[in-house]
Amino acid sequence: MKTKVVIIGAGPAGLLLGHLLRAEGIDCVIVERQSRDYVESRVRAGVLERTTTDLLRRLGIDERLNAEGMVEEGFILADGAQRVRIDVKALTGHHVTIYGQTEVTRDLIAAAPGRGLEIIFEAGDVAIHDVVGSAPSLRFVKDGIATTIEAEYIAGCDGFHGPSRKAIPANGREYQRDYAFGWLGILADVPPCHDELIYANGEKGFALASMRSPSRSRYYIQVPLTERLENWSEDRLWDELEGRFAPLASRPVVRGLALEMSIAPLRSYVFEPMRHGRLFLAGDSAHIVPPTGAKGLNLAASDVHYLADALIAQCIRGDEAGLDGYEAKALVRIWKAERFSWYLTKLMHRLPEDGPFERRMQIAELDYVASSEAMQRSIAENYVGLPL
Ligand code: RFL
Ligand code: PHB
Repeated sequence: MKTKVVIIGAGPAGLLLGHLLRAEGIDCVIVERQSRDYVESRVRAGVLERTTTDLLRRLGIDERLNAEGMVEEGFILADGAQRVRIDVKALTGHHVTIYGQTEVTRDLIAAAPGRGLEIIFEAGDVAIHDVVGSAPSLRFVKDGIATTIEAEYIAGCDGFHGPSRKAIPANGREYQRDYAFGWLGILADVPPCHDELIYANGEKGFALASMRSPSRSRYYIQVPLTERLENWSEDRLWDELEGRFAPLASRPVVRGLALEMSIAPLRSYVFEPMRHGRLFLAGDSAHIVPPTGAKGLNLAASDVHYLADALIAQCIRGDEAGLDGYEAKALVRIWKAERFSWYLTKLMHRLPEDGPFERRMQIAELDYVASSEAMQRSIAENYVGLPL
């Protein structure tokens, strides 16, 4: 099999890249390890920046987004009795959109056949070959049959644990910060306790009240990394959430059966370089942010925006400059999103290594945010997404 660009991974990065290339008539194939069902039911992000919704609109894959996406014009940062509303709309003129990553993924997969975008699901043993030469290839096994795809370029959109980053030689550089806690999340078909997201720092640590729709809520609390899901009954988690949000929210926390419950570790991570020969990394394969700023999926989308432009320029006009400049362009935005996610994580969580001094710094910082429109604007413009 031969194609122009072979994409590893059918997450948001791979699917968006595939569609952007197909929209310009460029041949590409996506190779995904998991089944379609698995990919479509993974529960992850919920907040889309304008840059991400713009991409979906540019592709014309926005019917459900327009009908079901919830416009969010602000959010709350709370610490004890201090409650600051960041009026994103008033401060930036823009808003974010609540629309689940699960829904984005479903929409992109559903639109693929009509646009000539082939996705090969359940491809095992994906192996990358000859990216430094002029004829790279990807091998995988599907239904027991080994297949090779020859391509001009390989896009590594295979997330944090995929093979692409590992295919880059050992002189790559990792910048990393692991946090000693994770987020225990619950998704349930109950109305949200507040119309806007509430990020809350409390005695027992961080908690987030989020949502997917007017009838579906998503909540998280900070737990130690050593915490096990088995220790948390649904009732125990609802009790905890009620304790945290009853004083902050405009409505009671309504309990419901968990559609999903999981613990996700928090990590800040950047890998450089994002290019090795004809292999390019995009999304979580090259970087991870802690979810506190809701940046991960949006950063995957902005990487792909740059990478698609560069591949299109090469494939249509033979112009290599875009590919040469891809990493530098992408990293500027990546590092700023890393900074914001790290800042908000430190401001809103109880870090085990922090003492009374750091705690006073958190209180002073949020007091300052409360009193300074300049600080609020800075937070708002990062939250809504820095311009491309
Ligand atoms: P993905 O989504 O991980 O997709 C990678 C795909 O590659 C496949 N793959 C392979 N395919 C073939 N062969 C192999 N050997 C392969 N190995 C892996 C995988 O099966 C998968 O389909 O990466 P991508 O596309 O870069 O997208 C990144 C986002 O998924 C991620 O950054 C966000 O979910 C992060 N995130 C959030 N981001 C936001 O922008 N806003 C949010 O509100 C937000 N909340 C979150 C989050 C992530 C969370 N978790 C679970 C980590 C909340 C949570 C709890
Ligand atoms: C979510 O709804 O899953 C969500 C929202 C905001 C975040 C992280 C996750 O910062």
